[in-house]
Amino acid sequence: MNVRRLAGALAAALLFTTACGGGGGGSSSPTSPTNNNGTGTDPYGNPTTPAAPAANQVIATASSAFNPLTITVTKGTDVTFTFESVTHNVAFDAVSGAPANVGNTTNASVIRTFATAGSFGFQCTLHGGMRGTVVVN
Ligand SMILES: [Cu+2]
Repeated sequence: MNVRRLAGALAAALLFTTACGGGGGGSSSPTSPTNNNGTGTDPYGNPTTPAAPAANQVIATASSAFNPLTITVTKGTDVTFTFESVTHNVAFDAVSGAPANVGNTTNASVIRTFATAGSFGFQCTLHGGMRGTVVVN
């Protein structure tokens, strides 16, 4: 009786293991199964999880940081500033060629064009130490 039950359990375990191993195809993370589908080109969404910034995108995160801290673009590039669920702004340092500041923004994206080469530091005036830099070549 006990042996039969044990054998049955082993068989079930083997089936389970085989099914997982054979059909996995690289889905090793059980927490974010949809991350590969629609991210990376969605600056107008409403990100609720820390998303990786796309090319030419700076995310003002819900944890009050700019991501990436420094972005390097070529002259004439549109940079998308994406604001998550926490309100932030973008105030550029007083440098010639800096684009217009971005006022307090939440759950939206704002585009600024960097037409002048240089290094343009910026900060969120609502959160001390929340700084970033756009380097334009
Ligand atoms: Cu802020």
